[in-house]
Amino acid sequence: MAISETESSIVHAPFLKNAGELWREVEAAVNTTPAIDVHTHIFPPEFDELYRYGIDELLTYHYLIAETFRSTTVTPQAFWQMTRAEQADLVWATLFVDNTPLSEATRGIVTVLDAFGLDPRAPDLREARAFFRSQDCASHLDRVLDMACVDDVVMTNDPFDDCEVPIWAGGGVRDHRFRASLRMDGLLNDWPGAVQRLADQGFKVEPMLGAATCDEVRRFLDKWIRRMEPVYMAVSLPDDFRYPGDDARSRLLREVVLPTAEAHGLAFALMVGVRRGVNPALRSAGDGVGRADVSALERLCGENLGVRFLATFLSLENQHELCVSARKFGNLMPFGCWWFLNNPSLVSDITRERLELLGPSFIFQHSDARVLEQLVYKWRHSRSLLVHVLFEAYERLLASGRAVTREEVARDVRRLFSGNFRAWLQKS
Ligand code: FIX
Ligand code: ZN
Repeated sequence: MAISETESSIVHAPFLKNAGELWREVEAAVNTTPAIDVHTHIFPPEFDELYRYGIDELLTYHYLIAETFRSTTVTPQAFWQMTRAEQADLVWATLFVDNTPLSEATRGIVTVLDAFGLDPRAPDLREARAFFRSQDCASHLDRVLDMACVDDVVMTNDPFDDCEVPIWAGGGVRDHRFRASLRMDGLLNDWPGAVQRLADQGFKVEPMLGAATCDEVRRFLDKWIRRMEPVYMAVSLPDDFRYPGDDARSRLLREVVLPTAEAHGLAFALMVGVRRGVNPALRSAGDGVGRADVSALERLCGENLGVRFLATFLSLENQHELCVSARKFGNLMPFGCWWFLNNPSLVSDITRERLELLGPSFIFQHSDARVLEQLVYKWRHSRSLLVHVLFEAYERLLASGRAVTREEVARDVRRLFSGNFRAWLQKS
């Protein structure tokens, strides 16, 4: 049987047998292979105030707000009375001047400042503010994507969001690097509220989920799929998510959302295990985590073999279960180390476990970035962790008697950064 050009270059390429050479190849591949960032909350400049960048936005990131409240006597009430700049000043003084920025989120800011040649030990934000103010919007965006080595980002688009709806009605995205995802938290996690939202958009729905209402919800989804051309549909779910259940969410999933996904050949992403508002005084910084029931996802996968599922769980305790479920269901693709898991020790452990149980058949990471420049640190930090984890894995393989080639390393990294996701979107 003739072997393809690529396969022959892989088979006949020199083997990476010494540790130094292997390390260099892994490092080069991981640091130069572009990624698709499959889940973010960033928007292109044409989304106006939703386009967030610069030092004040970086420092008022909810991760840093949560950490600031641990080291300041300022109350949340007083904090929310402040202007964005005053909030950023407080976060900077509290976490970067009065304390050592040792947490992942604070170290991220240091990585960003250093990447732009700014002083991470500055006593105040004057230098950083002047720098970001002086940036040309379009070239700054190009530069950040280049620094992060990210080709495309997938946004989180809410068809109930008052800022987004008019922008989509006016034409939506012009920058093809920003892909849409149709986020349905409002529809699936707050049906009573969704009834009003749907009616506001002219859909005839009743709180009682009758057949006519299901048809209208379907019509709503079809309209937004045409308008957004999402790469997938998505929802975040609480730790007490159960499936099947006798609630509106289960009915909407079974009778409307999943059939719609299958009909449009769209993947469906589940982000499971968040406890919204465990401390409401912290607002967006007030969400928590809980261990979820992975068997609910298995039932969804088993009942809907025609639908491709993307899944990430927030709780550390669910990671092993997710890997095993993915071994059982070919229509299940684990992705990323979400939110409270996006920390060096956990990203390394989770990635190691996924490689050991799934080989290179998962989506390594997503940034969940909310501010443009976060892409720089979230990808630099994650890439440096992957270099170690992959190097160890290839060294173990070598010790077992099989060396890899440079092309094989490049192929594996491409899969983890974009290939698995692209294939998942195309597979139908
Ligand atoms: O549900 C989500 O997409 C979460 O990522 C967000 O709600 C969360 O606020 C976040 O930004 C996590 O990184
Ligand atoms: Zn998110």
